[in-house]
Amino acid sequence: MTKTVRLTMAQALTRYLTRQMTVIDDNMVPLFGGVWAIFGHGNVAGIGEALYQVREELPTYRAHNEQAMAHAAIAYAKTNFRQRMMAATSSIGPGAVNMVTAAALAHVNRLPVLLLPGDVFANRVPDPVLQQVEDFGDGTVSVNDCFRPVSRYFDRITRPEQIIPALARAMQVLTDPAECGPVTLSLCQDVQAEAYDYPESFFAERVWTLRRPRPDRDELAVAAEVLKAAKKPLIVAGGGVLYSGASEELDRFVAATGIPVCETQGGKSSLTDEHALNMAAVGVTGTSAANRLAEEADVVLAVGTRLQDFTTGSWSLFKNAGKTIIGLNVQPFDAGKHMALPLVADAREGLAELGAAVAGYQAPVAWIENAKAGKAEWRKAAAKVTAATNVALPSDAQVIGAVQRTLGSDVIVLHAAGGLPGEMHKLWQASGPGSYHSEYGFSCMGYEIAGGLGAKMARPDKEVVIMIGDGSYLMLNSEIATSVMLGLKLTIVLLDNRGYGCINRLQMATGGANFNNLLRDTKHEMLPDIDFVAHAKSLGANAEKAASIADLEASLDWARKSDRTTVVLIDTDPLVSTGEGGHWWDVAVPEVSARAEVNAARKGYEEKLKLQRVGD
Ligand SMILES: Cc1ncc(C[n+]2csc(CCOP(=O)(O)OP(=O)(O)O)c2C)c(N)n1
Ligand SMILES: [Mg+2]
Repeated sequence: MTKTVRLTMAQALTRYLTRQMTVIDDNMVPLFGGVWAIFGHGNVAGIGEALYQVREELPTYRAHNEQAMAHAAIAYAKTNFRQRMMAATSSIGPGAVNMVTAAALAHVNRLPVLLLPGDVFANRVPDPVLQQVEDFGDGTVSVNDCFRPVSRYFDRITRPEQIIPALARAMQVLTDPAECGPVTLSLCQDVQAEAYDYPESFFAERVWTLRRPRPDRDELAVAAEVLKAAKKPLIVAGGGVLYSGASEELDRFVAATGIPVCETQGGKSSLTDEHALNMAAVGVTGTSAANRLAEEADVVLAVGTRLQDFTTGSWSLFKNAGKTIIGLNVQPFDAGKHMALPLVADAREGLAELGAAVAGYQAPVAWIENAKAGKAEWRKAAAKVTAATNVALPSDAQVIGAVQRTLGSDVIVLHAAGGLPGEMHKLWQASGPGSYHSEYGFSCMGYEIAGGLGAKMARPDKEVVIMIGDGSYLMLNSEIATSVMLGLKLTIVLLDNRGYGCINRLQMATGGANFNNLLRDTKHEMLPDIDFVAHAKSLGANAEKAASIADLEASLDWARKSDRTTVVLIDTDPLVSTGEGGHWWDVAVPEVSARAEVNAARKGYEEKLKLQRVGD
């Protein structure tokens, strides 16, 4: 007879999570680093009680905002290169829906997170319960259906035994490199508390290790043939390089072939910035060194990248009409984009086998020398815009220079939205893999501070430096208090340009009037003089405002020595961004307008559209 144990569905779920293990650096560790939770009537009695039972093996962390706690969970997984992850549980209704944005963020970025929102009663007896949306035409709908399009796997648990197949499927998705993304198990409140005789075998320890699919023999042969004939080859390294732990293999591949590399936002730090053949950032926020090569490349080996518009310059950067893209990706959907020759494989294994298949091939010397010269030129340009200065309102680039000079590269630097991602992509000199954490798939304002907290939980030994604008800071900053409570120190560099600087610049570039972005251009009775230092201090952080770049360097030094989360604030110029490098980005300009500036911008836009490749 099957041995069983009588547990509630919630108890079975939490016990199951404690039994999922992984191996990091030869050490067996729990796959789930913990559970973020904000309780309400939809989860406090069920999941809440069950989490209490396992609190020693699976710690529960309390946050201040459900979106933020899911951000922290997602950043934890990203910092762990998807090898470890967290869960997040909310009540029903608003608590649940607060996590939908974070689910979308994880979905876009292909990051694992287990979302456990409470749901309405499966038995429907007390309906409508507090916070329940009533659909007049569909009795099965709840707000949690909003998770469906932004989850890689969604399930609603309406009977306690359903959790058995649902968790099996959840684990497949969370740990599969190709399918990886958010999983939502929507937990009906009454079912969380319902008991069932679960087979003991369900709770057997399970060790999850990274699956590394090898390339198909035929796809490999075709890719090798194409690459061996390349005169101007270029590698685009995406986030998949980092998630596969393929940096060393990439380094070997580059050393053997001499092929220059450029990096997407997700792939930055695949190679160190010091690497002679790392042209660094590519695309809309790319270096001149990378983009020059991208324009000419005849074979583009795209490794572990989604080829989003910031990488491809809205599909106008790779100009060589005869070019071939080889899509080395673990996910066939990505491998075949833009008519690429697919090479479906794990990045590390794929590079190793492709390297062997093209053994003896070397990129032409002139192409390599051209790349190195471009890099040297870019370094000079970057040094100029990041140099120390005593201007009254520094640029983002000058702040980046100060942070880099003071804190060095051996930190985890993290950003997500505003003008900073572009500047950081171009200018930050990344050290080893994972030292640069950019959430630029969803570019979600409000990711930064909560994300930094998740990164610090994953790597408590590292200084986590968050680069954030005033807009993002004001959108979601409450987890500063959580970081103080947990003793997880963050260094937050807050660039106050008094508004949505990058969107104001985009508005101007598309012919728009300065409208509704910078605070001064909004409907207002009086302009707020926001005291960010007082705000940060009220949440328990240390905080200080720097009056100049020199002052900022002193403040950063103080922040480094601080034992708790520290906010360092500086006023910056909202109108300046780095002109060097970069590439056109497709933002649709109105075809007709009463504004002459818009009509002029439209003309320029139509010229650019001609460069956009259609059909390949
Ligand atoms: C949640 C969310 N809402 C809106 C946007 C669109 N958006 C991108 S950047 C930005 C302004 C960010 O302001 P701030 O953080 O101050 O950075 P700055 O542009 O001034 O550098 C906006 C509104 C977004 N990315 N995320
Ligand atoms: Mg701003």
